Amino acid sequence: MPNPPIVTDAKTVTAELQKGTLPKGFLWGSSTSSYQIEGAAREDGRGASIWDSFCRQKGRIGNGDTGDVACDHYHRYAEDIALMRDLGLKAYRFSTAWPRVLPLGRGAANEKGLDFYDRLIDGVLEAGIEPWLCLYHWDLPQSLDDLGGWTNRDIAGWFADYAALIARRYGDRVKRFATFNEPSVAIMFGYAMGWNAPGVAERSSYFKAVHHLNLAHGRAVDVIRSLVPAASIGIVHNRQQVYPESDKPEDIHAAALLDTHWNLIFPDPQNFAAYPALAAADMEPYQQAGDMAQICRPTDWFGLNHYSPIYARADAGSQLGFAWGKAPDEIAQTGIGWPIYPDAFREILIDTSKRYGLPVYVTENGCGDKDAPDAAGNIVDERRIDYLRAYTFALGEAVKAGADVRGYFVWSLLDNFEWGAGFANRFGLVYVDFDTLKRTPKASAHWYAATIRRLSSPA
Ligand code: IFM
Repeated sequence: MPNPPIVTDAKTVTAELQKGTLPKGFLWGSSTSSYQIEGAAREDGRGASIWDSFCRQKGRIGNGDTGDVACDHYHRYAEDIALMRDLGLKAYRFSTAWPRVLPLGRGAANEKGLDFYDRLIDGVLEAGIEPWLCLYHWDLPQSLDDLGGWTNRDIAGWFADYAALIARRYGDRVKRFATFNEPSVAIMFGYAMGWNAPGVAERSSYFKAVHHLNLAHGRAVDVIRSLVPAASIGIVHNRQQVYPESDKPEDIHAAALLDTHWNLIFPDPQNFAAYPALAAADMEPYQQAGDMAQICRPTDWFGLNHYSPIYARADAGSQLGFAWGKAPDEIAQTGIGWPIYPDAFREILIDTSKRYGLPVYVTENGCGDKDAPDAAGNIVDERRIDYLRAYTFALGEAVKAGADVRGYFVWSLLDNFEWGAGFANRFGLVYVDFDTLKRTPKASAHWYAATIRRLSSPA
């Protein structure tokens, strides 16, 4: 994406999103994912996931943390629903854990695991909140990884069967379904970089995995559509502007490559039935007749996750020809070092709406920090409030410029297991003490609740 970065600090954006800017019925929500919050990793028949295995490999996760207990949401979901109700959320996005409902990934279902999501969905609905169910937020059953995971073409069928199980069980109450969360993170970090589970760094495995996930998406869309005619189906993609670390031609090319793999290699075939030009030749060997028609199935909305722009530099020794670049020193950063750049959010919303022609829901946006309670036990996370204020203002500007944006979900409801960073990086509106599991709404939770009230109340 060609725009040069404009350095912006959230603190400088003092304007508030004004009532009347957003479309009627705009959905205010928050998102979580199964492995990051549920815990109960060995309870009630849940099978192992690739993250259970990955966390056990030495040096993979900060502090040796695991999701074994996480926020213990499996047992404390009722308390968490009460927190959502206090926030005034209109929608809650969560994911079902494939190994909890199908411990071996296929074959016999686990009734106790299915029961858990019955209780969760019923509770969310009783609180007047719309459940948004995502089928895959990275916790692949370990038994399927033992068969090659996303590199095995059969996974498209395994995933379709899992989607059918979920659609049949919950389709009477859930209408919003997402097939995947951030496929490009799951597959690039899991199969090309080796930073995420299953920890593979191998070029051909990566390209195979990309194609099979795309097929799985299309198969699942068809299955859900046939079983839940009233379903509103989408997929959640991360999209971020990619800038070259320098103006050297090789870094400019690296930025184009990263843009291809990060922003285009999943949504483009899913919406346009074609792989992006810079990846087309590499994808060729894995395609069979009819694949593109199977991948490109009509969906109802585009889920956009966006936090910041990213930077690229050339790296000939890497699997895909680029490495993560460094952001310019002048750019403001969150407490965990991610660039703060609300103008980029506005632009990506406009671009996403125009490029894909679908209603856009911001399915994740939020601010990572190292929050800690003050002496009185309060979590005064002013930096997060500044960030959210600036980003929601940018959202309003995107809508004014014509972007069709219909909802916004803060990542995340709770501090949780932040993958390789373990519990060190906190994104929650609600602070979790990981020793006692006590929940304490942060100042940002009060800000978000007030914002939802202010913008949703009748005129
Ligand atoms: O925690 C993650 C989430 O699982 C996917 N999107 C980005 C979040 C913050 O890193």
